[in-house]
Amino acid sequence: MNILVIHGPNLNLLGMREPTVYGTTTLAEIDRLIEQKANSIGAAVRIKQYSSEGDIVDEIHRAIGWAAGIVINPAAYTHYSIAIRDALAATGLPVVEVHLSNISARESFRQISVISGVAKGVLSGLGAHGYVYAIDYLSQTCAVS
Ligand code: CA2
Repeated sequence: MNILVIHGPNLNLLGMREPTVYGTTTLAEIDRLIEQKANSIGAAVRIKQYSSEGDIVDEIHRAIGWAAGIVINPAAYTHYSIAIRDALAATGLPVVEVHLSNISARESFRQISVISGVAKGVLSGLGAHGYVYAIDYLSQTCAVS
């Protein structure tokens, strides 16, 4: 089974800035946890981080025919990117939306996700565990691809 994992803008700064909000784990460490989980269940993961919306849309399109599911932390795009929402919906693939912080407990503008409506589910506030649980969920529920 192939799973695409996408990290949105600024997540490359994890562990280096704002540790009180996002913790001290770096993105490289999160990617290692994702790879360890995938290896343990025999899944293949492609993990990408992008700053720009268009790059994320293009990567989602490339998942068609390759991935059985998508794990995405769209970061700030969560709150307004209809383009990413539409691209995810167009794949027809199961999507798990992940957030390190609990967006429902933060500023009002973060409490709106335009992505959640096209996701199977949302893991928010569980830090890096959210990605690991998302991989586990997809591996147990997706058709093989
Ligand atoms: O909690 C999450 O995972 C978020 O998707 C993170 C986004 C934020 O815009 C969403 O509302 C919630 C921000 C990612 C920025 O990450 C940084 C990491 C270190 C320093 C600065 C930003």
